[in-house]
Amino acid sequence: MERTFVMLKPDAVKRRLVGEIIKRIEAKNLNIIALKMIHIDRKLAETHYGEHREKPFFKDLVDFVTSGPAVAMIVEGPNAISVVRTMMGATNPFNAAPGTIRGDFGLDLTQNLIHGSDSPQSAQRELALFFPEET
Ligand code: 3AN
Repeated sequence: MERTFVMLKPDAVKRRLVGEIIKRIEAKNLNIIALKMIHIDRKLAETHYGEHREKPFFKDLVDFVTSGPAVAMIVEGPNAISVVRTMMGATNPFNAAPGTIRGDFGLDLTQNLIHGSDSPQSAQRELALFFPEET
């Protein structure tokens, strides 16, 4: 069993795709261990995306994830980290395969609907950041 951090970004909430995405996570038979709607503040966003601090898109990314409510989740299952990454599809929705969340619903590199941890180290760090009460 493995746990991963999943965030449905503000575009998913605005576009009313939260139910559709959660439906896919549940249909895959993954367990949602915790779930909350949060309005991410700049400090949390900048910490979460710290590895991108020097990138040209960093400010746009932080502006975007702090622009409205998001949904944060702890998702658990066998190989949950890579299973969720596969379900998300490629970072760039132009390349994301049909059948994936970004492939089916995304058309923008920054507003790409969903975040999922990319390694056990990231999952541990991100879960502690967003769910300190659970870790
Ligand atoms: P992923 O979300 O697939 O793990 P990361 O961690 O490389 O991708 O990037 C984090 C977020 O930064 C992406 N979800 C996307 O919103 C944004 N991003 C990544 N690369 C770019 C880029 N070249 N231009 C604009 N935004 C980007």
